[in-house]
Amino acid sequence: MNIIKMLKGLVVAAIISAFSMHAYAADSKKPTRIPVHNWSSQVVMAHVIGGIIKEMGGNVEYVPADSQKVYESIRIGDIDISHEVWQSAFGKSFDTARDKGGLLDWGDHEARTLEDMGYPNWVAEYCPGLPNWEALKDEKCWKNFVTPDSGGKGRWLEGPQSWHQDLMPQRLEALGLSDNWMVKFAGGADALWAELAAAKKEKRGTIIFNWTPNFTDGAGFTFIKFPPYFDGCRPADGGDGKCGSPDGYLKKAVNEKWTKTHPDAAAMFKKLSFNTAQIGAMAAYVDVDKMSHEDAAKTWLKKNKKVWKKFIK
Ligand code: TMO
Repeated sequence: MNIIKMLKGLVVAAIISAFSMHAYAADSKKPTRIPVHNWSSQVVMAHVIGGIIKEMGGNVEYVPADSQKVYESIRIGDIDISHEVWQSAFGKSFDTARDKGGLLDWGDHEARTLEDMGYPNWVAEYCPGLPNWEALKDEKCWKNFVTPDSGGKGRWLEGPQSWHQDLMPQRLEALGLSDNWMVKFAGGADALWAELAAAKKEKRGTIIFNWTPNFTDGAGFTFIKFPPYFDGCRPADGGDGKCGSPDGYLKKAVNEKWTKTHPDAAAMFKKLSFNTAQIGAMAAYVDVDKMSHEDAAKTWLKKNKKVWKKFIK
C-alpha cells in the first residue's frame, strides 16, 4: 500500500516536472527581431533563420539596421540576434558591445572570411607582380585604373563607408600609395557588381572591395596580398595601418535576455553554422540568379533540409 502510494506520488511528480520543464522551455511568441543589412548573403540568411524559427513555431520580425550600430542595439535589447558578424568590418563594434554586457558571443560559422581589395583575374596582366600589393607602386600599373572621377589617380572602389569607415584611405596612405591611388566609396554592394561587369565589357582595369564567402568565390576573383594583419595594426586600433585584412571569423551574437525568453530558438541558433559554399549559394541566388531575398531563402531552405534540420534538437 505504502509502496503503491509512493509510486503514484513519483509518477505525479514526474508528470508535473515534465510539464513544467516543457512550459519553461517553450519559447515566447514575441517575435525574434533579426537585423537586415546591405549585402546579399546577410539578407538571405536573415530569411533562412527566420524560416527555421517559424518552422519551430516561433515568430520573427526583420529590422533594417546599421551594420555597426547593430551590436549596441542587440546589447540593449532592441534587436535579438546577429547572424553575420564579419571580423574585419565589425569585430571592433562587436567587442565593444560584448564588453559592456548584454550581448553574448554565440559562436562562429564554419566558414572563414576575407574582406579586402581585389580584382577579376584578367586584370593581373595590367600589373606584373600582382597579387602582391607592391605591384601597385608601378606607374605602368596604376595608370590603368584612372577613371573620369579619380582625379588622375588609380581608383579603388570601396564598399559603402558604413562598412569600414576610413580603413582603405588610411591603408593607401600608410603603404605610401596615396600619391597615385584614391578611394571612391560605392553607394551600395550592387555598384561593386555593376563595376565588375562594366570593366569586363570595356576591357579595363578595376580594383574593388569584395569578400568571401560570396557569389564571386571560384568565379575568377583574386584578393590583393597586403602585409599580414595582426591585432592592433590598424590606425583605429593604434597601429600604423600597414596591413591587410585578417583571415577572419564569421560570428553569431545574441541579446542575453532573448536566450532566456526564447531558449529553443537560442539552442538552434547556437548550433547553426554554415560553410563557405552554403553562404556563397545564398548570395548567388540574388546576385547571379536575380531572385528576391525571400525567394532565395525559400529555395535555399528547400534544397538544404538536411543541413538545417540538424540545428533543431
Ligand atoms: C561585411 N562585408 C561582408 C560587406 O564585408
